[in-house]
Amino acid sequence: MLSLEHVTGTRTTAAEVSDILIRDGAVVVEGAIEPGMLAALNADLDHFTEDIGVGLRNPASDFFVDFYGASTVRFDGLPAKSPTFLDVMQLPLLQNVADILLKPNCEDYLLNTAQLIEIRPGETAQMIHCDELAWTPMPKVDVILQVEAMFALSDFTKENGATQVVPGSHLWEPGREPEPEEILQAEMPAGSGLFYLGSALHGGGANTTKDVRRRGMFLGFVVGYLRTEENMFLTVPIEAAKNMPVRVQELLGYKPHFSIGVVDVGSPMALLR
Ligand SMILES: O=C(O)CCC(=O)C(=O)O
Ligand SMILES: [Fe+2]
Repeated sequence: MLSLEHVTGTRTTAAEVSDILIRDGAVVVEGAIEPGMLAALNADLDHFTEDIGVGLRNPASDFFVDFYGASTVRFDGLPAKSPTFLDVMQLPLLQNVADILLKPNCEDYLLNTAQLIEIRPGETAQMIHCDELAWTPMPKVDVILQVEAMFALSDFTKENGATQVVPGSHLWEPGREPEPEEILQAEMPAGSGLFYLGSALHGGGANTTKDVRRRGMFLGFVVGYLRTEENMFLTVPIEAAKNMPVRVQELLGYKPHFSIGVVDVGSPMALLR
């Protein structure tokens, strides 16, 4: 059985993280977010978490009511909700890992998910899954489509719902289910990031505590020719996008991918100027 490797954000390199992801499908980067940035993220997101509350507002199907959790606060569109999130999107380690793993398979990648996931006491374990299933029924392909990170905005412990992860499962044949002993949990201090591939099996953990909330921030990139899970053009109003860094505008989808995503068969970047 594989273990879940931990590296240190200030000492590791994008090459090392990418190598571990290719080998194991997942790795914890401790200290991925420095303490000032962590405090700023929590300050940006606290009131949304309180105001929005648990459960789904407009489930796309009944499946998601259970999958996303009745005792979990989940909302997306973080680029418009947290100025600090824009810095996390552009963290050199994250961008460089995505460049190494995704750029061989696409012209550029897109921001696919930007979610706050706060697992509250009493929440049960999420179904083990791989995030590539979002594009069902796309056939399984042998290239990396997604690079993702679950950042711990609070400490992640076994008891409070640390993400379950199955190292090595990105190489499994489709449909293979993990044995209980193959499922590890990404216990990690606040500020860490569980980096993983969209083909790696994982899921939120159960929160068996009485009063400890597990706050995670989920950020993922996908090759630029797939439709993104989150509709960034609606969650981030164009007036807000106009004031964002160019790299963020590109990752939100304003840069065409060859002929995809155009307006008047031209670049939507022009609409932001
Ligand atoms: O909350 C977590 O730790 C994982 C969530 C997840 O995997 C998902 O919603 O796709
Ligand atoms: Fe997931």
